[in-house]
Amino acid sequence: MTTNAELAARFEEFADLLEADGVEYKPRAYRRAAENIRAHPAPIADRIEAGDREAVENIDGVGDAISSKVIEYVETGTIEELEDLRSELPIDIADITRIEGVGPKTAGKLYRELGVQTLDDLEAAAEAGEVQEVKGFGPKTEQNILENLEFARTVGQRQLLGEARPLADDVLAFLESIDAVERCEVAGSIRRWRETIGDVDVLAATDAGEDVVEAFVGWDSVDDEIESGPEKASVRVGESRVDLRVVVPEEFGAALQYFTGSKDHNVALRNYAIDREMKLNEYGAFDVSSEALRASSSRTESDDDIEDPESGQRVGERVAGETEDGMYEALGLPWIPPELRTDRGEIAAAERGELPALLVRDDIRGDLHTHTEWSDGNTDVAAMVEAAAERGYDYFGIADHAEGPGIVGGMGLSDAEILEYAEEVRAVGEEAEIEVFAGIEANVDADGEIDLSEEVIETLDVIVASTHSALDQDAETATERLVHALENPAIDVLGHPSGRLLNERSGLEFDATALGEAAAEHDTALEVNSNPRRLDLWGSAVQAALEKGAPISINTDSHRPATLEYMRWGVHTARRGWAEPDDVINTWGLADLREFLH
Ligand code: DGT
Ligand code: CA
Ligand code: CA
Ligand code: ZN
Repeated sequence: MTTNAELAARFEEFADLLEADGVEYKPRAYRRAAENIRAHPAPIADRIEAGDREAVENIDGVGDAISSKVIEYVETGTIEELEDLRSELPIDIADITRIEGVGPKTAGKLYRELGVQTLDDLEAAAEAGEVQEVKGFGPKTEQNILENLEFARTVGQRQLLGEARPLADDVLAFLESIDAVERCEVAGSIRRWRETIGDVDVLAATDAGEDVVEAFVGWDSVDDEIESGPEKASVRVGESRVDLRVVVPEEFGAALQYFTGSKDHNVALRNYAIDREMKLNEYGAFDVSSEALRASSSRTESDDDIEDPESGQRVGERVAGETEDGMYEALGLPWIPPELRTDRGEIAAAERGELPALLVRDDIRGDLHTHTEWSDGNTDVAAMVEAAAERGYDYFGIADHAEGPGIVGGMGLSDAEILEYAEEVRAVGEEAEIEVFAGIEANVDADGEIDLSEEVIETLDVIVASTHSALDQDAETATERLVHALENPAIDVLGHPSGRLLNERSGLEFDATALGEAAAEHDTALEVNSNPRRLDLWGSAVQAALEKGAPISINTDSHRPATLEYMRWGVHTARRGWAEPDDVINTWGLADLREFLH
């Protein structure tokens, strides 16, 4: 079964190879299609196999031409045109373009001139001094390639948000300690809280840019300087690449908006601006209506608010740029939270005044899925409950593993052990300042069933049910399996629905809209598992489920007290899915939550 992720990867490769071949416009269209295919809530191959070709054409950015290639790939496992390109340009394009400064066009040139196909080929050519002989290259480029090769080899994978964000916080704290820095903020995917991060982008507002760049590359934590100039620098810190840009304070808001992305959001926003006779760039928002242009050309002396620093041309009146709020306000829009900037309807919602009032960390009143040493956790019930009380929660659920498919022998509790364990959880609960739920994490078997006795179901307060086995099912089977579990009145929360592990395994593919419908109908919550290796469900799936009215539960799946902090990742992931406080059952008061639970 072809997954959406696999399809997306093929079209990304396609885009790179087309660009390497010198083709214009098409690569961008293919990249956009790839992104929408990856984010699509339902498995596309399923629709094709069901004969529903229209469903493919209805995906944003996928027109006639691309949809016929999608269908060709699903039906035959290849795309003839892509195969032709691959034999014309047999390059490991994803690897080679990971080198800073080497894009698809450069990769194409290196192949045509020097026969470079792999990172190893490129290293050999650079070491032999052949790269600097190629037209358009020089000794400096060659040196740059050699310096960045090793790094390109080690950062094959995108980093987890949970690893990159703490580093970004450290970078911000360092920048804030520099006197010349007036404001600083993270940008890029990390500000959008994407679950994986290519590199960390930070932005500083200052009137002393070169000093700030110098201080940044001299920061204690920096392992290597990748490149630096008067307005920006890139460094390596451990496994991560950090890009700093410095801007003058008057342009900080414009730069922040631009460098936060996503690219798709920015393209859509720029088009929205053009329709309103405005122009946006990283320096500001400009009124380019004919009136403003007339006014600007009648002015004689140069006025810095009417020049585009990119082109030096007069482009009308600069109306915003110092704050990001102001950039959106200049278009008549409210500020759009970075988590929503994916071009999945946020600009239209902003225009209608219907942006969601996203939940925040403080709305969370408890965690419903955690573990203790009764199964595979590392502390006892009392220590977990104490840590939860310290966080100010009103209630807290322990959900240790029941035995069953996918659980290592001895790690899961039998029905008899569950009764004994529930008694201890209740005893700790009696003594605690907060409400403690005795729960269990049951195992959803390959058919969507769980295996718990009636007595156990009646005794427990919360039943989380998760898949730990048969994660290679096709999407149709997996959707049926999960919907079947959602229909089970005993189940309160469907835990980590896909079973994916980021950078490790893709987990189940399913139709998130169908899950959302079943969850809404049967009052079963879909989990956003906050473990940074999981983030399961993710933004686009949460959004699809919420459109059907599904209840959501954000839990940490903690196996030790410290990871109760993972709630941070879950909350921002749910925000990426447009979640408001009421959508999330563990923001509710105790009485409402009790009524929801089985
Ligand atoms: P990443 O690093 O792969 O996780 O993803 P981003 O989104 O952080 O991407 P990055 O680091 O390449 O660039 C940061 C932001 O800068 C990006 O989200 C949007 C903006 N940006 C960069 N290059 C371009 C561009 O060529 N066009 C537009 N419109 N925006 C760009
Ligand atoms: Ca980035
Ligand atoms: Ca970057
Ligand atoms: Zn668990």
